[in-house]
Amino acid sequence: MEKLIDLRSDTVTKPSPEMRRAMAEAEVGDDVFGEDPTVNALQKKAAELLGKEACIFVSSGTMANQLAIRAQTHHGDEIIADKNCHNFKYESGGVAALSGVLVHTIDGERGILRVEQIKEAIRPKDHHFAPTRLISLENTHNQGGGSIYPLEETIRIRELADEKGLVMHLDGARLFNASVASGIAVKEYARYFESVSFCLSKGLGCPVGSMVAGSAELIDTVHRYRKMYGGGMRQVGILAAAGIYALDNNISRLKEDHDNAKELAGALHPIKGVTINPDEVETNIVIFDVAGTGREAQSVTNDLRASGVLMLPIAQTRIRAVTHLDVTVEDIGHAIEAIHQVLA
Ligand code: TLP
Repeated sequence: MEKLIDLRSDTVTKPSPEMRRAMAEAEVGDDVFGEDPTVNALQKKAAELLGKEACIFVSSGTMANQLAIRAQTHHGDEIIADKNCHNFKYESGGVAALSGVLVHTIDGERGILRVEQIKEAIRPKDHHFAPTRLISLENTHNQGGGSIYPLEETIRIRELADEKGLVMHLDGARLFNASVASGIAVKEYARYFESVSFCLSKGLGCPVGSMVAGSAELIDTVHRYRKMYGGGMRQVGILAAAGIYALDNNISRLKEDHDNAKELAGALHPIKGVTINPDEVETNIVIFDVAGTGREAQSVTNDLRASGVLMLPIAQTRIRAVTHLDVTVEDIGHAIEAIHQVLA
């Protein structure tokens, strides 16, 4: 069988030969003692990029979110988040189990919460209620179809948070996608949040790793919880070297992924029974609905798999395709052909 075109996620990328070389040659030390020079260099570089005092390397995006929320809340607090956001819906109930917080979910539009919705969700100071403590936003929003959080809305939410004494966390797993697509620096997005996480192992192409950035004091607290959660790693410079390579080489090329996603969305749009608005595809995630074809997502993705194209069913009739650095423009052409055949 020919090469599988894997559009299930941008997490499936494999390290390139150049990235592997950087990993193999990395200088390492024991990071639990703070002695891994490559980890320290990555943390410094990421903190500078995000305009924060400090940054910490962690094993996954899930761990990054969980640590940031744990470090800034108390058991019994309430946090505000979109109902489809990753840290509420796709992290195994971690915020309840590990941080002991309630999540006040809001129905965002493609994951984007408006300041008025958040204002309404903040609990009054009354002992009947769990105190609202943190607002969590996601940029880009995964289930929102890679939607970019408008900076103006973030600023309005920040003003509200200041007025109410709340902290803000940004799940920026794909923050670099937002930045490349909008032309707004990651630093500018990050400055309105106490904590920001981002993933090296998605569009940036690393095999493992995420970062949490914030004040030195906050990252020190995160460091303690990382140890508690079993996330203290030792000669992990081998992985951090991939991160440094990615930050040096794989950011601006994200535009290719965005162009490929637009190409795919444009080709899906005219197919009878498929619902998608190509104008809403802003970054590397394409979500479309096949309800009008009378078929279920799983059956469509099974047929696509037989044609060598992998996509992810994310609801009864909704399918997600994510572009990334292991998918070429030719691959997108093949994927489009396969979809036409399957849905013809
Ligand atoms: N998302 C994965 C799956 O879990 C669905 C994917 O394929 O998109 N925040 C956001 C916005 C994410 O999309 C993800 C991963 C994470 C956090 C968690 O990252 P990992 O998988 O490294 O724990």
